[in-house]
Amino acid sequence: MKLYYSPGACSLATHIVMAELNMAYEIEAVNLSDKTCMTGDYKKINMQGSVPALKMDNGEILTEGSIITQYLADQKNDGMILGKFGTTERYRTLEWMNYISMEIHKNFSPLFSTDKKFTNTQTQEDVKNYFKTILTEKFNFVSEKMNTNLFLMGNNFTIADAYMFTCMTWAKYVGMDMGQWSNLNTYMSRVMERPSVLKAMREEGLLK
Ligand SMILES: N[C@@H](CCC(=O)N[C@@H](CS)C(=O)NCC(=O)O)C(=O)O
Repeated sequence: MKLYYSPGACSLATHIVMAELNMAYEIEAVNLSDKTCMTGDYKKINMQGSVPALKMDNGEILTEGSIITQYLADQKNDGMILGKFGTTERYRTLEWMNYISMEIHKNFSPLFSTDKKFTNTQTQEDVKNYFKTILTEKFNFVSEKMNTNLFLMGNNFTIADAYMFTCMTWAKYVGMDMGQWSNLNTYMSRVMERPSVLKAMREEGLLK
């Protein structure tokens, strides 16, 4: 299996899941600006030009991080990082996955491109503040729902934590102060201690 990734992008969640499952995998970095990778034109691999993309052992390419992580967890199917088929736990974890994808990830995305899309500095600020206000509401919800739980699903780390952690690392890049959510900060430190997270971050050059 090979993961196409960009350092620190949402593909980090997939990378963490592969490490958490102790899988044998390769990784290949993608330059998202010019859509190239070591093996050439990345759009020939994923025509959308986005990461993550997974080259499965049968040679097919699977995209959409939320689905790739389900696919990976199901290779093990031990119910550890994603509940087994038919269990409520599975759908609760997938409920988080969809929430993170739709409500967190995609409200961060515009914050990375505002300066390129708008030339007027006031417009840039207005757009950034708009998305930061939305994200604040989302983090209020996540913080309340998590309460003092160790992880999103309670005591066990799941694929949803790999995704939430990855998105929350972006706050510092977009100048969003996370100080008001002390339980989320503790949660980030807890996830950061996991060997799988450290391994994936090191492999992406995000840590020494
Ligand atoms: N729907 C995709 C979206 C993936 C996505 O937004 N990837 C970003 C990085 S976090 C990306 O590759 N952006 C560059 C681009 O789309 O050109 C998924 O959930 O996997």
